[in-house]
Amino acid sequence: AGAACITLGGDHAITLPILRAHVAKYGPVALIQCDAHTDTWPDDDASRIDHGTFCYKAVQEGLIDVAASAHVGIRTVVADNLGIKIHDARELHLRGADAVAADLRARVGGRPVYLSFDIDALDPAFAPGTGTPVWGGLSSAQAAGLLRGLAGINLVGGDVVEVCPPYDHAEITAVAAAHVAMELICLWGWTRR
Ligand SMILES: [Mn+2]
Repeated sequence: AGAACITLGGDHAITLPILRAHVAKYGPVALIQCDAHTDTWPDDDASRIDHGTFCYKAVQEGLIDVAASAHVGIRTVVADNLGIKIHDARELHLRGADAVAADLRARVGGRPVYLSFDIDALDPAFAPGTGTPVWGGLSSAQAAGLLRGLAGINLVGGDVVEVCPPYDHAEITAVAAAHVAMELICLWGWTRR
């Protein structure tokens, strides 16, 4: 119907079946994944589904246009990122959110984009309620700058995942996640206004 789906999670494994559904409609998508981890660790067990391997499986299944995709906010190491560009958190701290957003806009061009935002892209100071926190992450202001700097991309869907309420304090993480979800809705609407 031309509507879009912004999904709230939950374990990052949910992105894999959601990507399959988007690819069935749009063909392979450019993936922008904001995350502390690339989630491209190898796993050839078809029966397994895991938040650390969903992106590996998405590449194996041909769901992602690898050359047009990027990982943002990464603070962990993977031996082989399957050709997906990494803008790690340090780069974002040094160059700023606007510069990285400009690179991302150039990379995705006019392709259909799926944006998956793992809340652990944020520093634990800004998102303590998550299962695998890593220090050195994005501030909420950097995340807002990054997402708003993407205005004009052809977003077709997205998600905000890995929010874990039992680990949260004063709803800090829930508030951050709600803002990210709102920005994703605005990104979708901006291009269709
Ligand atoms: Mn993740």
